[in-house]
Amino acid sequence: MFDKVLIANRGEIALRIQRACKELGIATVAVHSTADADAMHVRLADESVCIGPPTSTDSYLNIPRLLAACEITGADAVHPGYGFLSENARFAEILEEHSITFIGPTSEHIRMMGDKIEAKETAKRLGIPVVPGSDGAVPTEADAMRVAKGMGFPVLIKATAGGGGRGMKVAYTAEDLPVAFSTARAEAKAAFGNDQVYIEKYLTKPRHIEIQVFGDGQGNAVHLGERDCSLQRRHQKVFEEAPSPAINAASRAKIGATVAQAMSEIKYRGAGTVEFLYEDGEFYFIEMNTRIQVEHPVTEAITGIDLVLEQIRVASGAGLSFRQDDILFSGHAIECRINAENPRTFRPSPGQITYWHPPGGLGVRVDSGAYQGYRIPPYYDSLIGKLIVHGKTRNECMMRLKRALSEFVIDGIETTIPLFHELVRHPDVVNGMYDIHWLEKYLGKP
Ligand code: MV4
Repeated sequence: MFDKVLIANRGEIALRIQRACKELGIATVAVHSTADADAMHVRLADESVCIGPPTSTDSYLNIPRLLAACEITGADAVHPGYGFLSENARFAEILEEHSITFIGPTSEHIRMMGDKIEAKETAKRLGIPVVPGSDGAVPTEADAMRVAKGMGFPVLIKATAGGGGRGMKVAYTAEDLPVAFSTARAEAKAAFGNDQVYIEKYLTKPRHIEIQVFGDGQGNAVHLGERDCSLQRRHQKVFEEAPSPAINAASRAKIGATVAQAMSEIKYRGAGTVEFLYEDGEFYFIEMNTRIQVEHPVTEAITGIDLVLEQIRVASGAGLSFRQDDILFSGHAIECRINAENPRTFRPSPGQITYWHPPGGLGVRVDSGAYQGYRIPPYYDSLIGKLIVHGKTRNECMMRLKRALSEFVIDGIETTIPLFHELVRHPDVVNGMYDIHWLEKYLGKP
């Protein structure tokens, strides 16, 4: 096992990783920008290193500075958390070149899944169902038209280097295609420096359902069920739950087994999430995330497995501490993302938290780096905490969530809590009847 882990992240996930390290008896190193000198992840770490000014590119994204921090402190592994450098294949590679373990998959797997065409081709080869579409990249408008007419409209043009919905354009008819094709390319070029695109059949009302996977890097792999993350705005998830209200134990077992088998074949190492669109009873692979995700506690709640601790174990070569048959799903869990944002416009609301009272009690977990008096800096993501609630049934979970939300008091800044008060009372949410467009439609209503 490692002696010392450097956590290349900030906020709640940095604290989350420290907790797992502590339980394993591993010393922790926090890194921080000058804007985060007073952050909780710095206070609670065994050691801390200031790695630069507030701007992420000069601090949390700066590889030479992170390497220097490893060298100064003698860290033998780095946990990247989510965001920042967590899916940067070059970072993983450089660490390994310096004999520092990257707590995550191999740089080859990160690179493979970062290229959306390669990810999709790999998924298809491994027997994972994919969205019907072009065979790889579509170089010209004429090719795009031929492919689209072949499968029928509507179609979606996606960037190969894509993610987060950028460089993505729908063509409802053949008339829309030329503009959709050229704007998708231009957006992809501007956002990723790569204008390669591909085409898929556009699914009009899917749910976003993702499967949590874990591999030991030796060919053993398991799935830990799904999370339904359909409630999102502008590709930012807002509310996640497991199990999905839309699928049953049989379809969970089937898609889970398919994905676990695929991960075993590629000898995937560590935590991963395979994302699907789910429509009319069918799963369609869209992409794979090679990191721990924000919403991982939902899976922890229903399985009782510490996913971050397991990431560290696997990275140290200790192997998986469970097999598929050991994983039992119990009850229902929901996560609400508490953002420092206006609950209707989602405009960021940085500033000082003048009063902080998190909820507690049975089945309630709050992951946050915030505290009374903390000043939320304006430079980073506005996620300041996550409320995760667990219950025996979805109904019990919803009751408990309403109660927990009513206890949560945050003053001094705006937060998304008032939105959740509304959502948990809306019949569509209560009944689990929502797709990926539901929240934006709801917010669009006066
Ligand atoms: C799609 C789709 C419909 N049909 N692909 C959005 C981001 C990227 N990760 C994949 N995305 C989508 N791909 C086909 N063939 C709709 C979306 C999509 C979406 C997906 C998941 C969660 C929220 C979404 C919101 C809008 C569009």
